[in-house]
Amino acid sequence: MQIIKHPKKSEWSRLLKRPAIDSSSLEASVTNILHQVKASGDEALKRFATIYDKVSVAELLVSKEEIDAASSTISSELKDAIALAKKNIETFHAKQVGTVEKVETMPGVVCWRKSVAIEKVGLYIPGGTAPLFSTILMLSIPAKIAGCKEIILCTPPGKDGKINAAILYTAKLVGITKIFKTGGAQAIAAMAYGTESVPQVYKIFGPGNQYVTCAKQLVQKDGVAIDMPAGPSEVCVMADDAANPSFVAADLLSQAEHGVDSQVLLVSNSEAMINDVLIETAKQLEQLPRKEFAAKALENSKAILLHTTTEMIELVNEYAAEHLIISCKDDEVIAEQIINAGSIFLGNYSPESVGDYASGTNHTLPTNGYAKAYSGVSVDSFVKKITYQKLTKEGLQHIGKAVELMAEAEGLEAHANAVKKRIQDIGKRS
Ligand code: HSO
Ligand code: ZN
Repeated sequence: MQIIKHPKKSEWSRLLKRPAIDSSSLEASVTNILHQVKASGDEALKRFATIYDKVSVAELLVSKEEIDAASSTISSELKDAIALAKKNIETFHAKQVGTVEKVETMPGVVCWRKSVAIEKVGLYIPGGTAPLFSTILMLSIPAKIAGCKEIILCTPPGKDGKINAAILYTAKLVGITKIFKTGGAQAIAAMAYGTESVPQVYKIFGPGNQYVTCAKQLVQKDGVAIDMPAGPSEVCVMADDAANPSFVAADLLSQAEHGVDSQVLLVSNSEAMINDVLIETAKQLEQLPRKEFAAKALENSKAILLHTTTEMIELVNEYAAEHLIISCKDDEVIAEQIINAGSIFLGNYSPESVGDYASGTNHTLPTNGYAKAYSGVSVDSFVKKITYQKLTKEGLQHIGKAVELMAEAEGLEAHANAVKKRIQDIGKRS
């Protein structure tokens, strides 16, 4: 990790920049994949499985037998852990369902807004070195609470042609039965356009590599919604001398082990704390099975020393971290002043890992500074909000003149007429 002491404010934005991902070279090959799936459906998905996943897939839809068989390979301890996480995530997300409130804006004019579930959604779960079955809970639970009718899941098969058992077990537990053995940009294309086997959906959720991210961005042009623009996962730890260096090091490493492109940032007003954390990090790194990934991620990471807590808050708001851990004396006071972050972890006993798996909050969060304007996934991500209005005759009489005048001022006579005709009719009848 690179230590940067008291950088000038003018340098902050350069220091906090995430490495730029150049997707222009990817775009041509991803566009080609999208076209082929559009044109050849299942056949293209199977062809890409042979090319990219090095496996021949006879049947894209995972059979009921395969799903059922997964359960026997999962320990009862892990099943209990997944059940605990599921319950907490359900409890937290259930509270996000709002109530419909009718508002009378003026006598006889009633307006209201209702959340209506997106009918068909697709979840993407990457394969690769760590099968993130926890992401199935994070996406499917709010989708179920929202009331989505069709929830499908795409995930790439391993070299043995099988899907990771924990992924199958978790999917079944949350009630997902349509699981497809397809990954990468081709899976995104399948969900966006539909194939013989894979149903078309209206919104696509879930993390993925650069190909998946690029495909998600491209299908938006065809009217398919996506959860959010995604980049590599990241954590920022704010630590003053109340922090525990060994805990902070463990938190930094828990993020770093995700992948070589993970982003880790330590911000402190204590030089001794930074030094202690770096010593601890080096020690703990050696014990990790995924130390190669973590070491690479740490190479690109920074520890920034600042003078005051106020300065730390300012810098952290500028960075807009996906995950922010506040390991400081006045954690709650500081948290009140944070305006840009995906999810915040307060105090010495709230590691990011608890949010990644089981506290109840969602772990699908805005990366790459998007926390300045985007929120993480929630029940809201799975609904659209429809607004309604109903006017009585009196209501139209009250509001009519204002609408007519505004329409005429915009030169839109037909708009004015839609009101005038009715008001005249009411006059004739009374
Ligand atoms: N930290 C990841 C989520 C995750 N971690 C899943 C472990 N499993 C992005 O928030
Ligand atoms: Zn994680």
